[in-house]
Amino acid sequence: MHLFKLYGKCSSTQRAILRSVKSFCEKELVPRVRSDYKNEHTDKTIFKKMGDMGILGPTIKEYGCLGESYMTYGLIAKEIESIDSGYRSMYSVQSSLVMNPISRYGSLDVKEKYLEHLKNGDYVGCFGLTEPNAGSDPSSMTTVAHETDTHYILNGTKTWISNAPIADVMIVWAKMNDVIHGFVLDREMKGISTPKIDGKLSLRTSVTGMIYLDDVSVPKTHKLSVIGMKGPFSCLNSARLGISFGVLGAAEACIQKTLSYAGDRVIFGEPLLKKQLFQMKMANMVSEYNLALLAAMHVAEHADNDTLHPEMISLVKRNSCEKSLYIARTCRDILGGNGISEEYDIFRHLCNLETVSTYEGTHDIHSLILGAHICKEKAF
Ligand code: TGC
Ligand code: FAD
Repeated sequence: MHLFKLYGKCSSTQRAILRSVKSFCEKELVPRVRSDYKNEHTDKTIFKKMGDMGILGPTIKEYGCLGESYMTYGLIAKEIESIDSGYRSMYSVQSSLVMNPISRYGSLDVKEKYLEHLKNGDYVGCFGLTEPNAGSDPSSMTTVAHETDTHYILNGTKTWISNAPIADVMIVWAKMNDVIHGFVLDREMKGISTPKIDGKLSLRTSVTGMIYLDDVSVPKTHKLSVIGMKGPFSCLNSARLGISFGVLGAAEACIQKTLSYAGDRVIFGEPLLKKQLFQMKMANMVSEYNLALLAAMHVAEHADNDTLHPEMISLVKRNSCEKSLYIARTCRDILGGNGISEEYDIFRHLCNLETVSTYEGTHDIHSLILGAHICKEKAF
């Protein structure tokens, strides 16, 4: 499966972290995943269990967080997503999109109020950027903030927000005098409602909702100290990198299941595993998997050495999602009719990967980011 001793460079600390994440996944997530998915159930205690392991906000170097590398973060995301993309979504929103902006741009007041609780998984966070009429183009958002003598007053609507219905803390992006700012909202503030979006046929272990803001009064210390779109985008860099590892966990799980299935499945008198067409499909999938993982690890090294260009992240987010979708679809096909059964998990991964390919910048958006870099001409 891993043709390049990909984990060869991991330190003993990284190996120990990954061993304990793997065992957490097997003990806590595997036994419940099919039922959570079928019943569209998101259990807040999963955050608490992740917090007890100390893996939330793993790159943060304060408030008792791990202070580990982006490589470690990516490999943790990959382990979690090998069980289900929804669990990884819960993990990465909390880590990259909530704890990260509070640590980077939050006031001391906000850090003291929230970071420890988010790290322990006692509080759940969400990140509200997308709006009903502003998805791929968040700069056209209409959520607004007005400054008064003592507070900011927020009005607007966010949609498709992971964790929103169960969130205690919300990072919300809004325009003030036409410039984008980030605010840390608390469930206790008056004027917030967060209805669940029902009827999702993908990512069903992770709850998604809206955020309605009706004259929400936010203390001055709850504004993040970053101005413009680089605020949300700098958080998305980290989350997108996590996704470029995470989806490969789902792909790896599909390949492993398919390999084992083909050893047992007898077709035209012998195991499917012995057929040339099957072996060619495996060679193609394992090649794409290894190349994608090598690329994600290379970009993580750049992130750790502070030599990252955001276009590198677009390249690996787009590539990992595309290749994982191709792998999941091929595995689904190899299992024939059984490929659509919940028992083999592959169809669930495939449905999840459709969402992961869309959020945090669609395939098209990352193509256009790369196109703008290559052609020096924006074509959005
Ligand atoms: P543009 O004019 O290109 O840039 C505006 C300002 O932002 C800066 N910037 C970045 N900074 C850091 N990192 C990046 N990756 C950056 N990209 C841009 C840029 O330098 C500029 O700064 P300044 O100081 O000059 O003002 O921006 P634009 O408005 O034209 O945007 C273009 C585009 C298409 C790239 C952008 O809108 C985009 O990425 N759209 C995709 C939207 C998206 O990804 N939404 C994600 C929502 S969150 C989510 O999906 C979470 S799901 C989580 C889960 O459940 O796991
Ligand atoms: P649109 O922007 O309407 O795109 C529609 C189509 O147009 C796509 O195919 C797109 O690629 C294409 N397109 C876009 N621009 C161009 C162009 N210039 N030229 C040609 N084609 C183009 N958002 C958050 O803020 N926080 C979250 O926690 C969050 N969680 C999510 C969880 C789930 C389950 C889902 C499904 C979404 C989540 N999102 C979240 C929203 C997500 O980021 C958006 O769905 C995504 O950015 C795309 O926006 P959109 O759905 O409005 O699609």
